[in-house]
Amino acid sequence: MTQTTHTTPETAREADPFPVKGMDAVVFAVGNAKQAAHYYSTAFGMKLVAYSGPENGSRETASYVLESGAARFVLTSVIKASTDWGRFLEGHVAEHGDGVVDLAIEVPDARAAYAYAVEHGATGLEEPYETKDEHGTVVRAAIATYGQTRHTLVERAGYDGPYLPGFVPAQPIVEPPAKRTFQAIDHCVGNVELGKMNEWCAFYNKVMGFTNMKEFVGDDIATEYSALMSKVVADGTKKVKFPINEPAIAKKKSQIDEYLEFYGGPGVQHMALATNDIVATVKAMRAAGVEFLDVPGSYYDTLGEWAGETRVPVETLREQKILVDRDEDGYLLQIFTKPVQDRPTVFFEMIERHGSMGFGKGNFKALFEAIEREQEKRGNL
Ligand code: TYF
Ligand code: FE
Repeated sequence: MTQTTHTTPETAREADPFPVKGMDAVVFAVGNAKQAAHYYSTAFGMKLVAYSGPENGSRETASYVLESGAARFVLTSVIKASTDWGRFLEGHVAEHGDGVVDLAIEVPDARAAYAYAVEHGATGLEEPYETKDEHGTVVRAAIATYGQTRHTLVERAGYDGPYLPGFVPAQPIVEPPAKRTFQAIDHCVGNVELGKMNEWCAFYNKVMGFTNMKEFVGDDIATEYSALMSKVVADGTKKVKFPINEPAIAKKKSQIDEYLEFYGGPGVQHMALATNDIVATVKAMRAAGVEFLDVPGSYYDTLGEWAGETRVPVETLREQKILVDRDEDGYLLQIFTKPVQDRPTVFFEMIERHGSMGFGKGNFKALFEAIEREQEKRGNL
């Protein structure tokens, strides 16, 4: 017999035991999805593309599907709970406030992904199941992660409907901006309890074959000023990146403890949204009323010394309060919103990468001091 170099399913599985295509959607459970859909349309420039609600056969929940480039958000509210899922969503909002219930991941084979995950210790929440309509078939399954958060594994090969069976196309709520506010989901961050960061990273290592990225926040930074520890896990292609934070004992109350207290446990802390023109992004979002963390002017006085030249003049960065970080691979520009609901819980990051695959470690001091000033205003420091 001659040796062939063809990739068989077995060798593909050996090469990457848990292949992923990217983030499928971030699913939020909120108190009022109709108004949240308006906010993400007007303030984040997203486009409503699909809807499911009582008008098309979903009497229990209303869901709005919004897109910006490759990024997809689903905003769901309960109208009148009648199943376990409706009661779960209702309880989620009551306990956590508006928050993320599902970091859905697109996979080439949902059955194989689910089987691998469960074999390697994941808690199965939904066995693989198929739904279909005139646009094709989607296979889904779901596993549990930290807190009450889940990962739905979505196999949508060839499905050409606006989102999933059960959803109808919808017209944008407002005219989307001529230029997209952001293009993709860069990373999704989870906050877990003290001492649990390594366990959750090990969970992603085992269950999804994700590997640890080199950037992490250890004891040094933690006790000095960040009051948190952080590690990042990612799939083999680095399309799906999940930093995990835990609180650290430091001089002041950790922002992670503040989150855990007000969210009522572990959950998704922030989503970073990738843009290729962060200045335009921030200007558009500010004009629409989005609030960003304030960085002192002194941050910019010494910026040139260590950050070097970037695409954007320092004066513009200073004006818009955009942060810069540089490593051996390149640089990144980033900015953080204030929490986007009344609870000091979920917020967003806007990020423009130029080579760097980091997460802004060089900005932790300035960033965490800015967060502490906000914590102090809330009386939570
Ligand atoms: O995702 C990250 O790791 C960066 C840094 O409360 C960060 O965005 C980490 C924790 C935090 C805010 C930002
Ligand atoms: Fe981040």
